[in-house]
Amino acid sequence: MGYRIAVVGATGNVGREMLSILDERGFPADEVVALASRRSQGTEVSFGDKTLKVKSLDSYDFSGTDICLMSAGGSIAKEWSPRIGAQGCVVIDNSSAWRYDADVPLIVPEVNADAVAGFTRKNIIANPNCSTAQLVVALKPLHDAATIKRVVVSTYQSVSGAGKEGMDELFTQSRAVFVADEVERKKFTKRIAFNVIPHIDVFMEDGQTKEEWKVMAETKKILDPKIKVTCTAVRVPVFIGHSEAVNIEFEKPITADEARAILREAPGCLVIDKREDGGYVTPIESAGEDATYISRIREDQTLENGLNIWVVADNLRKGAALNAVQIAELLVNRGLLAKKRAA
Ligand code: 11C
Repeated sequence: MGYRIAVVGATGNVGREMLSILDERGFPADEVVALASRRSQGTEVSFGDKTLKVKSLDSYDFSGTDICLMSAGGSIAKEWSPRIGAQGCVVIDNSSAWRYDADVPLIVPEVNADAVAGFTRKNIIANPNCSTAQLVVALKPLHDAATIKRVVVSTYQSVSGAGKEGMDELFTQSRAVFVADEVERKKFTKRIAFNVIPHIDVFMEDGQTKEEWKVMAETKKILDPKIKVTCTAVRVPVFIGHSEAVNIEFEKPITADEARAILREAPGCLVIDKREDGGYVTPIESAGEDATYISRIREDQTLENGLNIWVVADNLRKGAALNAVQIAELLVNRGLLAKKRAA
């Protein structure tokens, strides 16, 4: 028997991607329901070759639903996830609202799948920030091999991380520059077309941004609290695909060749690393793909045991919708939903 799935935030960038990935991967669903705010009720969204009419979250009864994939922002997730969980439906939430709660597992299936069993405490599982997801997929096999002490990451994040409005702003501003029109700014704090902005999410008291803090806090929770992480998060004029320049210090020696061989075998990773023109991945090639791409693997001559790598992934897929669907698959494959139904 298949499962009943609800997608909340079905009209957004990530919600639409969740629906298409459920279909692409043939998730064993008997029913998929698209939900959003009352404002979007009646909007049509695609699910494979079907069209779903969006229903209102406000009036939906979750008691017969097995999994709710939620991509509706922090405040809605904060309010609704416990309510939905209390109706017996497991919420996989893409916002930051529950990620740091000790009773909520924060899962990247390639990295900490076993932690998923902790979902029963609140019936909520958190999906990480897009920048964290691709980072930990690349770090995990290297940590297993040589124990990571410290990571310095600089991100190059696409505008789709800021939603459809972010994508619209890059498009509109780029066009305005070409036709010599006035460049208007709504979503980003400075012009994003032909520019880069070292500011994502709000500033914190110590001067780092919340995005930078999230990468640190989430990497520790998912991978290992002992790893030191420092991040500079930058928005770049790219539509889809986050890139990261990552410097890693290890406890034990590891060569670039060893790292390359390990990453080639690692789940979720795809190494494209030729030391020649174009022998690396850029965000354009990652768009629409599931892999976390790793390029530019090289030793850092300034550290005793250090490597530099370049990590690229589709932020709407591995960074959000794909990871959420993989968590749902984990629940199914480990028999955790069946067990719940039987209880
Ligand atoms: C961005 N990483 O690119 C953000 C989007 O905590 O889930 C995702 C924010 C989050 O703007």
